[in-house]
Amino acid sequence: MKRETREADGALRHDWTNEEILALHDLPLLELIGRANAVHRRYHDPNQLQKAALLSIKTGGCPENCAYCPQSAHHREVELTREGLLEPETVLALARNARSAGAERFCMGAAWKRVRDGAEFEAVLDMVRGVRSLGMEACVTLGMLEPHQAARLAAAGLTAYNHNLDTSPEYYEEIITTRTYQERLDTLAAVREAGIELCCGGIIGMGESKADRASMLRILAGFSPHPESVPINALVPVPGTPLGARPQVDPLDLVRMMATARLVLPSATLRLSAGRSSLTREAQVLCLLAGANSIFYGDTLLTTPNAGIGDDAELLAALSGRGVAESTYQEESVAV
Ligand code: SAM
Ligand code: DTB
Ligand code: SF4
Repeated sequence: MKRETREADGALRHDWTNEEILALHDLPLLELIGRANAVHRRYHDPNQLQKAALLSIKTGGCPENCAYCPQSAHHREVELTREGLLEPETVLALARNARSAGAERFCMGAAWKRVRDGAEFEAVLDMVRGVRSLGMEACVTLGMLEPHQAARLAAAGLTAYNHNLDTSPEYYEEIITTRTYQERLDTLAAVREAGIELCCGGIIGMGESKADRASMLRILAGFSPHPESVPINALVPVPGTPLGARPQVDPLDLVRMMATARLVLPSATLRLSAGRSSLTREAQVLCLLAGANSIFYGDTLLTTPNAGIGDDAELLAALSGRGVAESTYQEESVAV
């Protein structure tokens, strides 16, 4: 590789082209991981891993038709129990548990097309205030948002709002037709305008091309400043959804995506998000080496299983350098 190219790594740029990003993505794997790791270490403490707990506060029955999502009312074959909005006290009890388990951020997701003003939004504002009063960061994902609602979330102390691009503008209509890409960008603008951190990323493994992955990263890097956190999800294929039969993402494709994201979004918190439960511990470590520095932590994502807390305890122990011998010991003691 050319030395000039390496020296330019880590610049905070908003003018990436698809071709440039694709060229990074397609580097020899170890070159790509090495460069991404070097940038990662310039911007972040490589020993810090953010743990974000996730809770579905309103489940299923969503009017949108996102092809990947078990919560869409369009996908009638999915086995899912719908649930109305949880009570703030219930949510706060779960947030307290997550804090005791070591989570620093508490993320709450509602299967809504958009936020509507009224009692339910007031309850979500109570949840945000409650989570903040526990000393945790609070993030919500509630669908589309108007500027006045973003302002109220900001006043309640919301740390970040999650709203994903999901995929490239070119592939988008293969996945969702009930909400436009522009509507997503408008919501993201309202979040920024209110001074709330942006949590915005997407999904790989939905049948998109490498060029689509590069194109999504180009849009993310086009935000100025870059989104503060970027979740990269590997599709969890859920039976009954249109993408339910898709094969699992090749873990090394996820590693490539992480490394490329790290190179074009050097300062962002990059979250190794959905799909972690199908990765080995070693594949997860490769993702972290390639630049991921956050995980969803807890037994469930919104409606599907996450990597278990027990497995994560082993992952964290191995990462810390403590507990390597202990994890062997635990396996033996379970077998007895
Ligand atoms: N309804 C809100 C919205 O879409 O903005 C919030 C909840 S939605 C479930 C949040 C994100 O979860 C989606 O944008 C998508 O990126 C991710 N997601 C949903 N189902 C997924 C799946 N089966 N596999 C991977 N990621 C998924
Ligand atoms: C994000 O990017 N991934 C999370 C969070 N933001 C809200 C959701 C993943 C959902 C996976 C499928 C499920 O459990 O329903
Ligand atoms: Fe609804 Fe969000 Fe699922 Fe789309 S991703 S169907 S908007 S809950």
